[in-house]
Amino acid sequence: MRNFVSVNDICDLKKALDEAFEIKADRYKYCELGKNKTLMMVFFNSSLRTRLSTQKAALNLGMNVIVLDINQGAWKLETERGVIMDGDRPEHILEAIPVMGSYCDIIGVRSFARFENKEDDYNEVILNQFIKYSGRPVFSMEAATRHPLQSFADLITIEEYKSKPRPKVVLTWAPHPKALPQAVPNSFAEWMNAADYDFVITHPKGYELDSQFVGNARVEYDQMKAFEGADFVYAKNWAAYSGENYGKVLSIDRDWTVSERQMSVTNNAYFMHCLPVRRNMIVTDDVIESERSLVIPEAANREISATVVLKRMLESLG
Ligand code: AN0
Ligand code: CP
Repeated sequence: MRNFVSVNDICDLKKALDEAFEIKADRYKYCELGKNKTLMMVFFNSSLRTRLSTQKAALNLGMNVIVLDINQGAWKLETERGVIMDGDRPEHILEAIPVMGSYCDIIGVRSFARFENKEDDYNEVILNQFIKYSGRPVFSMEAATRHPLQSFADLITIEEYKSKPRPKVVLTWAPHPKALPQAVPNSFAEWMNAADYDFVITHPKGYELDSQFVGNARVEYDQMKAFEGADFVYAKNWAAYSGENYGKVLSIDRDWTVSERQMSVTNNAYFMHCLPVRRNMIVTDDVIESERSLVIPEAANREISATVVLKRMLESLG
């Protein structure tokens, strides 16, 4: 696997899950594989889990790690070609990327949707520049449209906790004061569809996701109806995707906050969220603290998904 930007790079999900459970049983099994190989992690946005779990994964594999926070200590980067650089950005990304590539063997990039230009976001302009100009294999640590390391960890978690072959999984929108990207729900939908679970998406009108990610999922606008009989509830906020409303917050209706009211109609569902989560906006204290909350094991599985991905990338370095 050269690059890892979506579920399509994984091919056979069953095989990837087998590898994940093999690594979970012995996370240092491939500790020689990354000897004298350097991972560079480049962050355009904040992170706690991705930063720590991906670094830990690289250490499991014996790699060296360099972490760069672009906004803390690096030169501010111009990302548009053709701009007269007389403003506050001293360096162009077209030089910065190959320079970064020259110091490492694999590059991870975190670059959220900027909500300035929908086309740029949905064409993954930043991530694709890394793929094109770094000369190195690249993986997404959440880009504009997807967060595949998160979705892979989510899939591992569901496989660990499910009690039937094809559980009912509900992705629910929940309120949040700020505009958040669609990357997590897009990606989660893509992986749930690939896993062929009984998958339902629920959100208020106006929050429709890009149809390429929704795929064959059922969309149910009535949240209570969607939750009926659910085995897993996955909460996430996202800003609007459609038309003129791209990147806008259309609602902060706390009726959509996941509470005992909705959980009581499920099949004693597990609660999931990628974190960071705003309590009592996305989910009540009671639900996130309940025995059915998987948020911590889910975050812990980020180390496993990242180890599988880096292992595969190292294997294809040759
Ligand atoms: C980010 C998002 O919603 O995409 C990262 C989630 C993993 N969340 C926030 O910015 C709060
Ligand atoms: N879930 C996740 O990616 O968390 P961070 O933003 O803290 O990395």
